[in-house]
Amino acid sequence: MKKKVAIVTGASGQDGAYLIKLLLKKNYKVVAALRRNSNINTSRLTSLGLEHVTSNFSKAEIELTEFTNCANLISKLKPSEFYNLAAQSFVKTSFDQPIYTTHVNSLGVLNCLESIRNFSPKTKFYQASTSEMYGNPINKIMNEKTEFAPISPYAVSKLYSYHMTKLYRQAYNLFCVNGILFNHESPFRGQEFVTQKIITSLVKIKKNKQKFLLLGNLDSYRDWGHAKDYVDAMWLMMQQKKPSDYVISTGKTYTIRDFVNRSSKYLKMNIAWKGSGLNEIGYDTRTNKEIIKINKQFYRPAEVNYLRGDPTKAKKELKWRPKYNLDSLIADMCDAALEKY
Ligand code: NAP
Ligand code: G4F
Repeated sequence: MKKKVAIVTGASGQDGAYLIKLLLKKNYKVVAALRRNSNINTSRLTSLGLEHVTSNFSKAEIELTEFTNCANLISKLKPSEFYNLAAQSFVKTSFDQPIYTTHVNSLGVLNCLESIRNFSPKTKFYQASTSEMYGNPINKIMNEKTEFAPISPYAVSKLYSYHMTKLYRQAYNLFCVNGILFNHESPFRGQEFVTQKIITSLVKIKKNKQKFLLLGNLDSYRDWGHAKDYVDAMWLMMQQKKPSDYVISTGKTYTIRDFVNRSSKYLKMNIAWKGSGLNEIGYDTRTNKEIIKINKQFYRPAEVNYLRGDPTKAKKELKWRPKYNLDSLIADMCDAALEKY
């Protein structure tokens, strides 16, 4: 039987690496689509043993903002499945770079959709949508029917693409799905995101390689899962008879402060808090040393205060079954950081 071909954009990122590994395990021919860079970051792929081109694994260049680039790749390969994971994915940066963020996250997605519509209408399309699109709704648990009210340039740019993906499904009868994924982390998480920043810093502090961990808002809530579980859900969405949109989340939510406390407990560090607001500090109860400080620069102009997703539809229709909870996610990330530093 002829192997399915999948293109994965954002292949150098966290989800890209795990998804490619999964697709290869499922016997696909996978094309890792990477953008040109002075120093292409393939460290995640390499650490999964994906360094060299094989009969099933190859690399291609894609710059999402360049229509001809997207169109040429899609018309040449006519893949069975196209997973669009590429994005300017850091919310804080989107406040400083709203135009660039919109070019990549909105028009870049339209470039892919137009390429599929014109040159390969049988290609199934996955769009990496996000829980950020909800903003701060009244509902305390969000599902596929919850209204979106984005409050960052990142979220607005992603909402545009969410709607375009839906539109191409409805207007042109293409197989297009949105995965509305809540925060998901792993040892591959970028250093700028709060979970990786906390764990890397605590490990370095424990090993006397760093003095302080500087954080912003400790009181926002996030629904954190493991990226390995979440790429399973992406694939499942693309195997359904009918395309639809799905929330992928754990259904549980914790504050940033909870995440610090649980990570420090796993690392056998005892942290207690005192003070409030910008003057709050976290200190080591054994040495009395101050190790966590709050810094204004890590606050955002507008904050999503509370995220908690309801994954009922995905569990029922996709039979999606995540394997990790918050503590096993933290253990996985801490073990990787302890080995690295
Ligand atoms: P990530 O680690 O930041 O990876 C983003 C990827 O996009 C990188 O490979 C990056 O390439 C690539 N990229 C950026 N701009 C590009 C452009 N103009 N052309 C081509 N490629 C470009 O993100 P992630 O955590 O894996 O997330 C994957 C996707 O899911 C993103 O779209 C993100 O917005 C979305 N999402 C993530 C989460 C989460 O919690 N992780 C939740 C919901 C949705 P370089 O390496 O060259 O920079
Ligand atoms: O880890 P974060 O930067 O992730 P955020 O903003 O929730 O976005 C991530 O999840 C989205 C899904 O909901 C994705 F769409 C998006 O691409 C990305 O993967 O921040 C989490 C929370 C925020 O409330 C932030 O204000 O942590 C708070 N925070 C507190 N101190 C901090 C810090 N965030 C960062 N990055 N750095 C800090 O020092």
